Amino acid sequence: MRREAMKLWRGGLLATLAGDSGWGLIPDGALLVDDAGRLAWVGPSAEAPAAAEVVELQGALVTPGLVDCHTHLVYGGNRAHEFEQRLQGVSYADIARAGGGIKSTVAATRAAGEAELLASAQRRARALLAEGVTTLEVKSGYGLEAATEARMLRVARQLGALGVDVRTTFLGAHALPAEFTDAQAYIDAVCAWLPELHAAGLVDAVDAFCEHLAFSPAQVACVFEAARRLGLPVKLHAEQLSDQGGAALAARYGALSCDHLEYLSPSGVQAMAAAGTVAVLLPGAFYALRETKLPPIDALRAAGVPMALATDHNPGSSPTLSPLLMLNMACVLFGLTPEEALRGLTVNGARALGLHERGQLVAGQRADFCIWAAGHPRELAACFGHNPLIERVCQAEQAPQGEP
Ligand code: DI6
Ligand code: FE
Repeated sequence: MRREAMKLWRGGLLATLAGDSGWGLIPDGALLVDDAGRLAWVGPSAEAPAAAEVVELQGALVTPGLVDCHTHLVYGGNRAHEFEQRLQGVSYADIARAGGGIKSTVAATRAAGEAELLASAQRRARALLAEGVTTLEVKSGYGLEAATEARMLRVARQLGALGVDVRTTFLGAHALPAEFTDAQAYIDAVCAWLPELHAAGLVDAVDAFCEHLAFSPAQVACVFEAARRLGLPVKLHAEQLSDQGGAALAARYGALSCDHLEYLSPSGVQAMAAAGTVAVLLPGAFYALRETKLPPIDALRAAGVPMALATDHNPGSSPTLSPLLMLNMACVLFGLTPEEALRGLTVNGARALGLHERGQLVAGQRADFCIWAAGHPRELAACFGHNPLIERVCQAEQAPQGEP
Protein backbone atom coordinates (compact mmCIF):
# COMPACT_ATOMS: atom_id res chain seq x y z
CA MET A 1 0.00 0.00 0.00
CA ARG A 2 1.43 3.37 -0.98
CA ARG A 3 1.37 6.66 0.78
CA GLU A 4 -1.38 9.00 -0.33
CA ALA A 5 -1.67 12.71 0.17
CA MET A 6 -4.27 13.53 2.83
CA LYS A 7 -6.55 10.55 2.59
CA LEU A 8 -9.53 10.29 4.95
CA TRP A 9 -10.89 6.96 6.13
CA ARG A 10 -14.27 7.46 7.77
CA GLY A 11 -17.27 5.61 9.17
CA GLY A 12 -15.39 2.88 11.05
CA LEU A 13 -15.33 1.61 14.63
CA LEU A 14 -11.85 2.69 15.73
CA ALA A 15 -10.07 0.75 18.50
CA THR A 16 -7.36 3.36 19.03
CA LEU A 17 -5.70 1.82 22.12
CA ALA A 18 -4.89 5.42 23.08
CA GLY A 19 -3.46 5.87 26.56
CA ASP A 20 -2.27 3.02 28.79
CA SER A 21 -5.53 1.09 29.11
CA GLY A 22 -8.94 0.65 27.54
CA TRP A 23 -9.86 -0.01 23.93
CA GLY A 24 -10.08 3.71 23.15
CA LEU A 25 -13.17 3.08 21.03
CA ILE A 26 -14.44 5.75 18.64
CA PRO A 27 -17.72 4.64 17.04
CA ASP A 28 -18.25 6.12 13.57
CA GLY A 29 -14.65 7.31 13.65
CA ALA A 30 -12.28 8.67 11.04
CA LEU A 31 -8.53 8.70 10.36
CA LEU A 32 -6.74 11.31 8.28
CA VAL A 33 -3.43 10.18 6.79
CA ASP A 34 -0.96 12.84 5.64
CA ASP A 35 1.45 12.62 2.73
CA ALA A 36 4.26 11.60 5.07
CA GLY A 37 2.31 8.47 6.05
CA ARG A 38 1.42 9.74 9.52
CA LEU A 39 -1.96 9.95 11.20
CA ALA A 40 -2.72 13.66 10.95
CA TRP A 41 -6.07 13.50 12.75
CA VAL A 42 -8.19 10.84 14.53
CA GLY A 43 -11.73 11.41 15.83
CA PRO A 44 -15.47 11.19 15.13
CA SER A 45 -16.34 11.21 11.42
CA ALA A 46 -18.75 14.11 11.97
CA GLU A 47 -15.81 16.33 13.00
CA ALA A 48 -13.32 15.14 10.40
CA PRO A 49 -11.43 17.67 8.28
CA ALA A 50 -11.93 17.64 4.52
CA ALA A 51 -9.52 15.56 2.43
CA ALA A 52 -8.67 15.07 -1.23
CA GLU A 53 -9.62 11.41 -1.08
CA VAL A 54 -12.26 9.76 1.12
CA VAL A 55 -12.73 6.06 1.86
CA GLU A 56 -15.96 4.84 3.51
CA LEU A 57 -15.26 2.15 6.08
CA GLN A 58 -18.94 1.12 6.26
CA GLY A 59 -18.83 0.32 9.95
CA ALA A 60 -15.77 -1.95 9.78
CA LEU A 61 -13.42 -2.24 12.77
CA VAL A 62 -10.07 -0.44 12.55
CA THR A 63 -7.11 -1.30 14.81
CA PRO A 64 -3.44 -0.38 14.74
CA GLY A 65 -1.40 -2.63 12.43
CA LEU A 66 -0.11 -5.78 14.12
CA VAL A 67 3.49 -5.92 15.31
CA ASP A 68 5.03 -9.42 15.44
CA CYS A 69 8.03 -8.58 17.63
CA HIS A 70 9.62 -12.05 17.91
CA THR A 71 10.08 -14.42 14.97
CA HIS A 72 12.68 -16.79 13.59
CA LEU A 73 11.21 -16.57 10.10
CA VAL A 74 14.32 -17.30 8.00
CA TYR A 75 15.58 -20.91 7.97
CA GLY A 76 16.00 -24.03 5.89
CA GLY A 77 14.28 -27.40 6.32
CA ASN A 78 11.49 -28.28 8.69
CA ARG A 79 11.12 -30.22 11.94
CA ALA A 80 7.71 -31.87 11.76
CA HIS A 81 9.39 -35.17 12.70
CA GLU A 82 10.23 -33.62 16.08
CA PHE A 83 6.54 -32.93 16.56
CA GLU A 84 5.96 -36.66 16.21
CA GLN A 85 8.82 -37.40 18.63
CA ARG A 86 7.40 -35.01 21.22
CA LEU A 87 3.98 -36.63 20.86
CA GLN A 88 5.74 -39.89 21.78
CA GLY A 89 6.98 -38.26 24.97
CA VAL A 90 10.51 -37.12 23.99
CA SER A 91 11.13 -33.63 25.40
CA TYR A 92 12.33 -30.56 23.50
CA ALA A 93 15.48 -30.56 25.63
CA ASP A 94 16.12 -34.29 24.94
CA ILE A 95 15.78 -33.72 21.19
CA ALA A 96 18.20 -30.78 21.41
CA ARG A 97 20.75 -32.79 23.42
CA ALA A 98 20.59 -35.58 20.85
CA GLY A 99 21.65 -33.11 18.12
CA GLY A 100 18.18 -32.33 16.79
CA GLY A 101 16.31 -29.13 17.53
CA ILE A 102 18.07 -25.88 16.70
CA LYS A 103 21.16 -27.75 15.46
CA SER A 104 19.20 -29.63 12.80
CA THR A 105 17.80 -26.34 11.49
CA VAL A 106 21.34 -24.92 11.52
CA ALA A 107 22.48 -27.73 9.21
CA ALA A 108 19.57 -27.15 6.82
CA THR A 109 20.05 -23.37 6.88
CA ARG A 110 23.77 -23.56 6.18
CA ALA A 111 23.01 -25.81 3.21
CA ALA A 112 20.40 -23.44 1.76
CA GLY A 113 21.29 -20.66 -0.68
CA GLU A 114 20.11 -17.09 -0.25
CA ALA A 115 17.42 -17.39 -2.95
CA GLU A 116 16.00 -20.54 -1.36
CA LEU A 117 15.97 -18.96 2.10
CA LEU A 118 14.29 -15.87 0.70
CA ALA A 119 11.58 -17.81 -1.14
CA SER A 120 10.57 -19.81 1.92
CA ALA A 121 10.72 -16.79 4.24
CA GLN A 122 8.59 -14.79 1.81
CA ARG A 123 5.93 -17.50 1.87
CA ARG A 124 5.85 -17.36 5.66
CA ALA A 125 5.90 -13.57 5.79
CA ARG A 126 2.96 -13.40 3.38
CA ALA A 127 0.94 -15.55 5.79
CA LEU A 128 1.69 -13.10 8.65
CA LEU A 129 0.82 -10.11 6.47
CA ALA A 130 -2.47 -11.76 5.50
CA GLU A 131 -3.47 -11.53 9.18
CA GLY A 132 -2.52 -7.87 9.50
CA VAL A 133 1.17 -7.72 10.42
CA THR A 134 2.68 -4.35 9.47
CA THR A 135 5.90 -4.53 11.54
CA LEU A 136 7.90 -7.75 11.67
CA GLU A 137 10.96 -8.66 13.71
CA VAL A 138 13.18 -11.43 12.33
CA LYS A 139 16.09 -13.04 14.16
CA SER A 140 19.17 -14.77 12.86
CA GLY A 141 20.49 -17.70 14.88
CA TYR A 142 20.33 -20.70 12.54
CA GLY A 143 23.68 -19.96 10.93
CA LEU A 144 25.98 -19.86 13.97
CA GLU A 145 28.81 -18.94 11.60
CA ALA A 146 29.49 -15.45 10.27
CA ALA A 147 28.54 -16.03 6.63
CA THR A 148 25.24 -17.79 7.30
CA GLU A 149 24.21 -15.36 10.04
CA ALA A 150 24.81 -12.53 7.55
CA ARG A 151 22.85 -14.39 4.87
CA MET A 152 19.88 -14.83 7.19
CA LEU A 153 19.90 -11.14 8.12
CA ARG A 154 20.15 -10.05 4.47
CA VAL A 155 17.18 -12.27 3.64
CA ALA A 156 15.25 -10.79 6.57
CA ARG A 157 15.93 -7.27 5.30
CA GLN A 158 14.68 -8.25 1.84
CA LEU A 159 11.31 -9.27 3.28
CA GLY A 160 10.62 -5.55 3.59
CA ALA A 161 9.91 -5.51 -0.15
CA LEU A 162 6.65 -7.33 0.58
CA GLY A 163 5.40 -4.10 2.14
CA VAL A 164 6.17 -4.62 5.83
CA ASP A 165 8.57 -2.81 8.15
CA VAL A 166 11.26 -5.35 9.10
CA ARG A 167 13.47 -5.16 12.19
CA THR A 168 16.42 -7.54 12.34
CA THR A 169 17.88 -9.08 15.46
CA PHE A 170 21.26 -10.82 15.65
CA LEU A 171 20.87 -14.06 17.63
CA GLY A 172 24.34 -15.55 17.15
CA ALA A 173 24.20 -16.83 20.75
CA HIS A 174 21.31 -19.21 20.05
CA ALA A 175 23.06 -22.58 20.39
CA LEU A 176 26.59 -23.96 20.43
CA PRO A 177 27.45 -25.12 16.90
CA ALA A 178 28.98 -28.59 16.47
CA GLU A 179 32.42 -27.25 15.48
CA PHE A 180 32.88 -25.66 18.94
CA THR A 181 33.30 -27.56 22.19
CA ASP A 182 34.15 -24.49 24.27
CA ALA A 183 31.08 -22.26 24.72
CA GLN A 184 33.16 -19.24 25.73
CA ALA A 185 35.26 -19.55 22.57
CA TYR A 186 32.05 -19.51 20.53
CA ILE A 187 30.75 -16.49 22.46
CA ASP A 188 34.02 -14.68 21.68
CA ALA A 189 33.47 -15.46 17.99
CA VAL A 190 29.89 -14.15 18.14
CA CYS A 191 31.14 -10.91 19.68
CA ALA A 192 33.78 -10.62 16.97
CA TRP A 193 31.19 -10.98 14.14
CA LEU A 194 28.89 -8.31 15.48
CA PRO A 195 30.75 -5.11 14.44
CA GLU A 196 30.92 -6.19 10.80
CA LEU A 197 27.25 -7.26 10.68
CA HIS A 198 26.34 -3.95 12.25
CA ALA A 199 28.52 -1.98 9.85
CA ALA A 200 26.70 -3.72 6.97
CA GLY A 201 23.43 -2.31 8.33
CA LEU A 202 22.07 -5.75 9.17
CA VAL A 203 21.45 -5.45 12.91
CA ASP A 204 18.78 -3.47 14.77
CA ALA A 205 19.09 -5.36 18.07
CA VAL A 206 21.00 -8.22 19.70
CA ASP A 207 19.40 -11.28 21.35
CA ALA A 208 20.68 -14.44 23.06
CA PHE A 209 19.27 -17.70 24.43
CA CYS A 210 19.98 -17.86 28.16
CA GLU A 211 19.25 -21.45 29.17
CA HIS A 212 20.85 -24.58 30.58
CA LEU A 213 20.97 -26.05 27.08
CA ALA A 214 22.27 -22.81 25.55
CA PHE A 215 24.29 -20.01 27.24
CA SER A 216 24.90 -18.90 30.83
CA PRO A 217 24.19 -15.39 32.11
CA ALA A 218 27.95 -14.71 32.18
CA GLN A 219 28.26 -15.71 28.52
CA VAL A 220 25.20 -13.65 27.59
CA ALA A 221 26.78 -10.68 29.40
CA CYS A 222 29.76 -10.86 27.02
CA VAL A 223 27.40 -10.59 24.05
CA PHE A 224 25.53 -7.72 25.67
CA GLU A 225 28.83 -5.89 26.29
CA ALA A 226 29.65 -6.24 22.59
CA ALA A 227 26.20 -4.81 21.74
CA ARG A 228 26.69 -1.96 24.17
CA ARG A 229 30.03 -1.02 22.57
CA LEU A 230 28.11 -0.51 19.31
CA GLY A 231 25.16 1.24 20.92
CA LEU A 232 22.80 -1.60 19.95
CA PRO A 233 19.78 -2.45 22.13
CA VAL A 234 19.47 -5.96 23.57
CA LYS A 235 16.72 -8.52 24.11
CA LEU A 236 16.82 -11.96 25.71
CA HIS A 237 15.22 -15.40 25.43
CA ALA A 238 14.94 -15.69 29.19
CA GLU A 239 13.57 -18.26 31.65
CA GLN A 240 11.86 -20.36 28.94
CA LEU A 241 12.75 -23.79 30.32
CA SER A 242 14.32 -22.87 33.67
CA ASP A 243 15.11 -19.84 35.85
CA GLN A 244 18.64 -18.77 34.98
CA GLY A 245 18.36 -15.21 36.28
CA GLY A 246 18.47 -14.06 32.68
CA ALA A 247 15.76 -11.43 33.06
CA ALA A 248 17.64 -9.66 35.85
CA LEU A 249 20.80 -9.68 33.74
CA ALA A 250 18.95 -8.30 30.72
CA ALA A 251 17.36 -5.61 32.90
CA ARG A 252 20.85 -4.51 34.00
CA TYR A 253 21.59 -3.87 30.33
CA GLY A 254 18.35 -1.91 29.90
CA ALA A 255 16.97 -4.63 27.61
CA LEU A 256 14.07 -3.74 25.33
CA SER A 257 12.43 -7.05 26.15
CA CYS A 258 12.71 -10.42 27.83
CA ASP A 259 10.88 -13.13 25.95
CA HIS A 260 9.17 -16.44 26.98
CA LEU A 261 9.45 -16.02 30.79
CA GLU A 262 7.56 -19.12 31.96
CA TYR A 263 10.12 -19.61 34.76
CA LEU A 264 10.51 -15.91 35.62
CA SER A 265 11.06 -15.31 39.36
CA PRO A 266 9.53 -12.51 41.47
CA SER A 267 12.90 -10.75 41.56
CA GLY A 268 13.10 -11.02 37.77
CA VAL A 269 9.71 -9.34 37.52
CA GLN A 270 10.88 -6.49 39.75
CA ALA A 271 14.10 -6.05 37.78
CA MET A 272 12.15 -5.83 34.52
CA ALA A 273 9.70 -3.34 36.01
CA ALA A 274 12.53 -1.11 37.25
CA ALA A 275 14.28 -1.19 33.87
CA GLY A 276 11.13 -0.65 31.79
CA THR A 277 11.77 -3.93 29.99
CA VAL A 278 8.82 -5.38 28.04
CA ALA A 279 7.69 -8.97 28.73
CA VAL A 280 7.16 -10.73 25.40
CA LEU A 281 4.75 -13.64 25.86
CA LEU A 282 4.90 -16.50 23.39
CA PRO A 283 1.90 -18.78 23.84
CA GLY A 284 2.63 -20.67 20.60
CA ALA A 285 5.80 -22.16 22.11
CA PHE A 286 4.05 -22.79 25.44
CA TYR A 287 1.30 -24.65 23.60
CA ALA A 288 3.46 -26.61 21.17
CA LEU A 289 5.84 -27.80 23.90
CA ARG A 290 2.89 -28.69 26.13
CA GLU A 291 4.49 -26.55 28.84
CA THR A 292 2.52 -26.50 32.07
CA LYS A 293 4.33 -23.72 33.93
CA LEU A 294 2.63 -20.42 33.19
CA PRO A 295 4.48 -17.12 32.92
CA PRO A 296 3.72 -15.01 36.03
CA ILE A 297 1.07 -12.85 34.39
CA ASP A 298 -0.48 -11.52 37.61
CA ALA A 299 2.92 -10.46 38.95
CA LEU A 300 3.87 -8.79 35.65
CA ARG A 301 0.55 -6.97 35.60
CA ALA A 302 0.85 -5.91 39.24
CA ALA A 303 4.38 -4.60 38.66
CA GLY A 304 3.28 -2.64 35.60
CA VAL A 305 5.55 -4.52 33.18
CA PRO A 306 4.20 -3.95 29.64
CA MET A 307 3.21 -7.28 28.08
CA ALA A 308 3.75 -7.92 24.37
CA LEU A 309 2.67 -10.94 22.37
CA ALA A 310 4.32 -12.57 19.36
CA THR A 311 4.24 -15.72 17.24
CA ASP A 312 7.87 -16.80 17.94
CA HIS A 313 7.49 -18.46 14.54
CA ASN A 314 10.24 -21.09 14.27
CA PRO A 315 10.39 -24.62 12.86
CA GLY A 316 10.67 -26.29 16.27
CA SER A 317 8.88 -24.90 19.27
CA SER A 318 6.36 -22.59 17.59
CA PRO A 319 5.61 -23.39 13.96
CA THR A 320 2.64 -21.03 13.79
CA LEU A 321 2.06 -18.26 11.27
CA SER A 322 -1.06 -16.89 12.93
CA PRO A 323 -0.79 -13.79 15.09
CA LEU A 324 -4.58 -13.88 15.48
CA LEU A 325 -4.35 -17.33 17.04
CA MET A 326 -1.82 -15.87 19.51
CA LEU A 327 -4.48 -13.38 20.64
CA ASN A 328 -6.80 -16.25 21.47
CA MET A 329 -4.09 -18.38 23.11
CA ALA A 330 -2.87 -15.47 25.23
CA CYS A 331 -6.38 -15.16 26.65
CA VAL A 332 -7.25 -18.86 26.99
CA LEU A 333 -3.85 -20.18 28.10
CA PHE A 334 -2.30 -17.17 29.88
CA GLY A 335 -5.36 -15.33 31.18
CA LEU A 336 -4.78 -12.04 29.38
CA THR A 337 -7.83 -9.94 28.66
CA PRO A 338 -8.61 -9.50 24.95
CA GLU A 339 -7.57 -5.86 25.32
CA GLU A 340 -4.22 -6.81 26.89
CA ALA A 341 -3.70 -9.33 24.11
CA LEU A 342 -4.35 -6.77 21.36
CA ARG A 343 -2.11 -4.23 23.09
CA GLY A 344 0.50 -6.99 23.17
CA LEU A 345 0.35 -7.41 19.39
CA THR A 346 0.35 -3.66 18.70
CA VAL A 347 1.62 -0.93 21.01
CA ASN A 348 3.55 -3.17 23.40
CA GLY A 349 4.98 -5.24 20.55
CA ALA A 350 6.28 -1.99 19.10
CA ARG A 351 7.82 -1.02 22.45
CA ALA A 352 9.56 -4.41 22.59
CA LEU A 353 11.35 -3.25 19.43
CA GLY A 354 12.08 0.21 20.80
CA LEU A 355 9.47 1.74 18.47
CA HIS A 356 7.31 4.39 20.08
CA GLU A 357 5.72 5.94 16.99
CA ARG A 358 3.35 3.12 16.15
CA GLY A 359 0.85 0.76 17.71
CA GLN A 360 -1.90 3.24 18.55
CA LEU A 361 -4.35 5.17 16.38
CA VAL A 362 -3.31 8.58 17.64
CA ALA A 363 -2.36 11.72 15.69
CA GLY A 364 1.37 11.79 15.03
CA GLN A 365 1.75 8.00 14.86
CA ARG A 366 2.72 6.08 11.77
CA ALA A 367 -0.40 5.28 9.75
CA ASP A 368 -0.16 1.49 9.85
CA PHE A 369 -3.61 0.06 10.48
CA CYS A 370 -5.90 -2.89 9.82
CA ILE A 371 -9.54 -2.95 8.74
CA TRP A 372 -11.50 -5.96 9.97
CA ALA A 373 -14.96 -7.46 9.42
CA ALA A 374 -15.76 -7.39 13.13
CA GLY A 375 -18.18 -5.49 15.34
CA HIS A 376 -15.85 -5.17 18.34
CA PRO A 377 -12.08 -5.67 18.83
CA ARG A 378 -12.64 -8.46 21.38
CA GLU A 379 -13.88 -10.61 18.48
CA LEU A 380 -10.31 -10.78 17.17
CA ALA A 381 -9.31 -12.70 20.31
CA ALA A 382 -12.53 -14.65 20.78
CA CYS A 383 -12.45 -16.29 17.34
CA PHE A 384 -9.70 -18.64 16.25
CA GLY A 385 -8.95 -20.33 12.96
CA HIS A 386 -10.71 -17.45 11.26
CA ASN A 387 -9.26 -14.38 9.56
CA PRO A 388 -11.57 -11.36 9.36
CA LEU A 389 -8.97 -9.00 7.81
CA ILE A 390 -10.42 -6.83 5.07
CA GLU A 391 -7.42 -4.60 4.38
CA ARG A 392 -3.98 -3.86 5.76
CA VAL A 393 -2.67 -0.32 5.37
CA CYS A 394 1.10 -0.18 5.83
CA GLN A 395 3.46 2.69 5.10
CA ALA A 396 6.29 0.33 4.19
CA GLU A 397 6.25 0.44 0.43
CA GLN A 398 5.83 -2.76 -1.50
CA ALA A 399 8.39 -3.26 -4.24
CA PRO A 400 6.94 -3.57 -7.75
CA GLN A 401 6.20 -7.17 -8.76
CA GLY A 402 9.28 -9.04 -9.88
CA GLU A 403 11.61 -6.93 -7.71
CA PRO A 404 11.60 -8.74 -4.39
N1 DI6 B 1 13.51 -20.43 22.01
C1 DI6 B 1 12.59 -20.69 21.11
O1 DI6 B 1 11.43 -20.80 21.32
C2 DI6 B 1 13.22 -20.74 19.80
N2 DI6 B 1 14.54 -20.35 20.11
C3 DI6 B 1 14.67 -20.24 21.40
O2 DI6 B 1 15.71 -19.93 21.93
C4 DI6 B 1 13.16 -22.13 19.29
C5 DI6 B 1 14.13 -22.37 18.23
C6 DI6 B 1 14.03 -23.76 17.66
O3 DI6 B 1 13.60 -24.71 18.32
O4 DI6 B 1 14.43 -23.89 16.50
FE1 FE C 1 12.32 -17.39 19.98
